[in-house]
Amino acid sequence: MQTLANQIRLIVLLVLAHFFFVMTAHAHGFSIGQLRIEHPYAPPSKHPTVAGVFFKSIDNKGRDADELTGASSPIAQTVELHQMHMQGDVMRMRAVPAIVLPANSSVSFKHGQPDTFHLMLIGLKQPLIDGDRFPVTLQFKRAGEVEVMVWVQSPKEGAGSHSHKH
Ligand SMILES: [Cu+2]
Repeated sequence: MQTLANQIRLIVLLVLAHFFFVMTAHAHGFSIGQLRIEHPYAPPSKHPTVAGVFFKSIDNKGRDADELTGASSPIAQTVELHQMHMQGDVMRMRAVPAIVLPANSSVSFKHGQPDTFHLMLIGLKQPLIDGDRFPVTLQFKRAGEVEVMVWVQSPKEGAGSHSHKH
């Protein structure tokens, strides 16, 4: 027989579980030390073996600068750190050895913008399909290593990437 106390406990647990679900569903982010990695995402693959991984931002709330020095993922042979830059009218990307995260700052890793950073998955072992999730381990000089979950989703803005939702 369920006592009232047990019923209340169950309701509290359900409410907390729901709250946790809502939190994780909407605030998809990861922390390590003073760093906060906001919303790791990747557009569905267009290329069979290469894909970009983006973040809304990486925020460094600390008093010391840090550096993203590398990344790895079980779904790719290698992961490079890339920077977008304009070459005339053409947006290009180049590999960089490390990405500096200044103290008390927010660094953009969004797609489709000049002078922003992203990760490049090279040697993809599987295509990225909308709705998939996969792990990426980030290596930081000061903060150490953290595994984040990347959500595969079509970008909301940008021509040619319009998604039909009913
Ligand atoms: Cu790239």
